[in-house]
This record gives sequence, C-alpha cells and structure tokens, in this order.
Amino acid sequence: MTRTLSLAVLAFLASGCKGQWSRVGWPAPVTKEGRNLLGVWYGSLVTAGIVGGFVILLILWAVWRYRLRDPGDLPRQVRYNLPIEMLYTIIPVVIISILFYFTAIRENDTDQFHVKPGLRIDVVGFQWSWQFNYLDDGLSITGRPGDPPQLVVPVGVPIRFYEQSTDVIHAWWVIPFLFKRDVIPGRVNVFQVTVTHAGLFQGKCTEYCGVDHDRMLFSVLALPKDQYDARLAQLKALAQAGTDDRFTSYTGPTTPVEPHPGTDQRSHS
Ligand SMILES: [Cu+2]
Repeated sequence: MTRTLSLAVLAFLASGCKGQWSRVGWPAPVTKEGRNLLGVWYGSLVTAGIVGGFVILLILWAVWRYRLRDPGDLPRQVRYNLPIEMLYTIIPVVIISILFYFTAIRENDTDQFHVKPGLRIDVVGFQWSWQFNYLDDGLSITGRPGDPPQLVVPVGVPIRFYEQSTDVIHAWWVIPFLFKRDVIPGRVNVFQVTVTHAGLFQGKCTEYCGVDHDRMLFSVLALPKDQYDARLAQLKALAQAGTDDRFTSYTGPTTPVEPHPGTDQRSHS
C-alpha cells in the first residue's frame, strides 16, 4: 500500500515537471504578452502557497501546544490583544499591496504598445457572432451563430486589435493568449499581441450578452508568415468571387477612432 502510494506520488511529481501541471492549470501561452501574464499567476500561487503553508503550520502547532490535558484546565481567557490584532491587519495589507504592485506593472506593460503593428484587425462583436476586418488588406470575415468565424494571423508579427460592439457588451477571449478584453458599444478598445506559436486556438465571448451568448465562438489560426500570405490571398479571392458571404471585401474606414488620451490604453507608436 505504502509502496503504491509513493509510486503514485512519484508519478505525479514526475509529470509535474512539464505540461499543464507545471503551469498549475493554465494553458501554454502562445503570445509574447501571455508569457508576461503567466508570471503574475506564478507569483500569486507562490505567495498563496507560502501564506497557506504558514497558516496550516501555525494551526497544527496551536492544536498540539494548547491541547486539553486536564478536563478542568481551561486556558487563560483573553478578550483582545492589540499588537496581534494590528499585525493581523498590517500583514494582509502588505501582501495585497505586493500582489497589486506586480499585477499593475505587468498589466500596464501589456497595455503599452512598444512596437508598430504589422497587422491591424478590427474586431466587431454583435449578437451573436464576430466580424474580423483586416483594415489594411480589404477583407472582412463574418461569422454567424453556430458558424464560428476563423481569424487567420501570422506568427511573429505584432497585431493591433481594435474592438467595437454594435449592440451590448461582449468580451473577446482567445484561451491560450491568456488575455481577454471587453468589447464595449460606443468606444474602441485597443490591444496588441504578437503570436509566437503556429496553431489553431479556440476563442469565445466571455461576457454574458444574451440568450445566444454561448454561440459566440470563434477560432484563431496562426500560420508562419508565408503560409499566412498565401491563405490571405485565397480568402481575398473568395471575397472577390462573392460565392461565400462569410468572406467579403472590407470597404470601411481604415483608421478606427483611437481611444482618447488618458484612458488605460497608451500608444508609443
Ligand atoms: Cu457576446
């Protein structure tokens, strides 16, 4: 029995060195920005582990040290202890401040655009699907509920996304980007990512937006640059042929209204 148990623990630890176990549940990030955000998760987990371990040890110590030895032997009854209560207040404030500091630093860094985008995509959320407009390539990909659209992007190129909604608040989330952002009517939300891995990634609306919210699915196909160029040319030809109404020529504005200065998105380029 002990042998089986120790083998099981060993197998668990061995598998813990790679894959999803090593990220404690998080998917592998496929963008530069996602790697940055994964660090916040690790930092929070380590902090939680240390605090949790310390509290459990203190509980076990108190249980053992102050166990009842004699039924009539009540410990000294204390109403309050000011220094300890101050400590109870100060320590959590310090822990939360440290977590807040590192989270804010990483979030701000994700919101700063350090490089000029090589591709600009306008994401339109509507009840209940998505439209992707390639602002510089004259292509629109439109989904329908139950027929999720597929966004095709190149690997290694900074992509700037401009999000808009035609009706209610949606939220754009590609799971292995480790990032989501609300799509809000009346404003343009901007963010930028650089995809580092080729692959097919699942995305969804992550803000409950109405009865068919669960059908607001999409996918992102990330391809090496040459394959991406070929695929885009194919889709543009499809749009021009007009045989498939999911693909149309984009003729809208090529410069979406950027957020006003002073909002949480800042552009350096
Ligand atoms: Cu939605």
